Amino acid sequence: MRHTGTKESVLALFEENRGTYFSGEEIAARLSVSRAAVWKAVKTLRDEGYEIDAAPNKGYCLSAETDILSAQGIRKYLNPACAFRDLLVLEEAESTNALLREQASAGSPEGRVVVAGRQTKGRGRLGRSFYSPADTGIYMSLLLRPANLSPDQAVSVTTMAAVAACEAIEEVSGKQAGIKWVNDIYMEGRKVSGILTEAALSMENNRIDFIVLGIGINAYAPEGGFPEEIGEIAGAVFSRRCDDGKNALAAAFLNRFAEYYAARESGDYVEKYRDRSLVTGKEILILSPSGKRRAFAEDVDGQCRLLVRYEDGSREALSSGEISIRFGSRIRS
Ligand code: BTX
Repeated sequence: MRHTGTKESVLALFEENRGTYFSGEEIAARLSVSRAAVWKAVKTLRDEGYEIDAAPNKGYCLSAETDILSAQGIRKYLNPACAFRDLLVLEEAESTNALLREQASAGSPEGRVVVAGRQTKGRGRLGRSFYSPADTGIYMSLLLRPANLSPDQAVSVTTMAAVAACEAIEEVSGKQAGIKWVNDIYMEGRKVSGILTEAALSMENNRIDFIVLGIGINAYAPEGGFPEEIGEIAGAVFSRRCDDGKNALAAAFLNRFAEYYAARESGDYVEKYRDRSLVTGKEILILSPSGKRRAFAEDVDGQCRLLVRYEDGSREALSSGEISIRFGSRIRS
């Protein structure tokens, strides 16, 4: 679904020039549409929540504060070299990962991105759900078709994304973010983002056909707070409303991830992942179907595996799995 109507063009003009006034006449001339069509587009955008000021002799202007996700709003922040610019932004989806998987199976190319303002069936790992309420978060999936990546190298995509997410969060919020191995982003002891990487294998050669990289970021805390089940765990990137925060954050992630993904052979992200690991040097609990086991997290290796030492002195390199770590006085998953 591509949007090329008057409303979408008016929005692109406003987003690229926030705070600047355009007369109805000027917009109509630029877009080769009637003034009535411009007026209608402005009205629809206002109905959707865009704060558009109208001043006599000046015209219309999109306020700097409006904070609504849109393809136009994200695109204006993307670096020219960013390969992830084929954006589909929806108000709502069941799950952006599920939707993009369908599109990938139907042949969509690498670089496609689906973003939703809310999810009704947001997915986490291992059948868990990801709480995805309206207006406060970014729920985004990227389609990758990496040549020559074996299934056991797919975890590198998660680790690149984790580094990119931390850097993007820091760029827009000015606050520090760290990684809880392997796929969670924390700020001040609270989980602000989770990453879910799903790969489809080709039956013929056991290579990766495509990867859907999903990331959910809590930009703001929901008005009534997070639900009780995650009240002790979840946090948000911004503590107060930030002008155009969601579009800026989504684009910052796409810009950073695109760079690491393009240079993936170099493995540059590994050192950065290590530096941001919240787990290294800590006592942890390793959770598995057979129970919990105490261990000490010694390091993260070149393949982003967690190197642990058990109480009996034996060691293991974990490439996936669940751990709990102590933040302050509580152990949080
Ligand atoms: P995860 O399984 O590591 O984390 C899920 C767990 O995190 C839940 O069981 C709950 O304890 C907690 N949790 C749930 N919602 C939130 C939240 N909003 N903030 C903080 N903690 C939460 C992490 O899975 C991977 C999540 C990926 C989500 C993205 S959104 C876009 C894409 N589409 C989709 O359906 N999933 C991905």
